[in-house]
Amino acid sequence: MKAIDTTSRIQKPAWKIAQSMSAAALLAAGLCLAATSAQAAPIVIQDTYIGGTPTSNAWVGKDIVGTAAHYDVTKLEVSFASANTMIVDVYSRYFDNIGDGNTQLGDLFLSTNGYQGDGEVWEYALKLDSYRPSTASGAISLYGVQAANIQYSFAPGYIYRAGQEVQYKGIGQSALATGSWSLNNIGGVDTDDYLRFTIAYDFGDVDTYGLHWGMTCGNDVIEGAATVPEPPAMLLFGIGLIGLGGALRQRMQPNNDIRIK
Ligand SMILES: [Ca+2]
Ligand SMILES: [Ca+2]
Ligand SMILES: [Ca+2]
Repeated sequence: MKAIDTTSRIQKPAWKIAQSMSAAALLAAGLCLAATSAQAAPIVIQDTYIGGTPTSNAWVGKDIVGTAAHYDVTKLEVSFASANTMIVDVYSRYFDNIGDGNTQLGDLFLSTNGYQGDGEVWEYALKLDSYRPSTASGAISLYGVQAANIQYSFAPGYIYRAGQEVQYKGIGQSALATGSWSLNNIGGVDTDDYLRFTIAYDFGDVDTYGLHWGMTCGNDVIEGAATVPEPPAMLLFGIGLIGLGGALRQRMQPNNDIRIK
């Protein structure tokens, strides 16, 4: 009986430690989830950009050439799903009107040295490879931008916003990486339709990306900056967990304080 009592006295602290470790692990998981969901919140770029030169003076200085219900681009949402995976969602009424005036979807242009505003030079382009008017998803290719391969806005026979980068030709170049695109929430007279670009690529040590998208007529073009979220919360938390794990392992060593007592 005495031996059993001793065992239970010896086991109890270890069990308590294990219990407190479970609590710590649960807390850690909770905080981890909180940090992850905080990090997952997209960076939102509202459309405040008015650039280029409309081919009719009536539209100079206007955000949209033509009908807002057909061409308005409202925002970009940028997420960093992991260290090198970027997701860009372009929200526009246009996705219910692809083909209007012989227009097409545009490609996405990126700047990796920040965003200085109108006239920004784009270092990369994400080209829709498999675009067909009737398909809702496909592949994209990433290219380093060469000036000769930039397609500027066009809409022969229509009024459009000239001088905007809208597509990338990629002629004579090899893709640096491939990713995917998809159209989402299509249909309905609403503003939830978006075109998603997903790319995994190591762009190097980028603090702030510049982004640019417009349909081929450039009737509404959106640009803006997305600063990469700092990872310190997760990083420090990870270091803390390693430290906590080490401390708990030490406390649970059989030759530790239990026997000394
Ligand atoms: Ca705009
Ligand atoms: Ca707009
Ligand atoms: Ca919709």
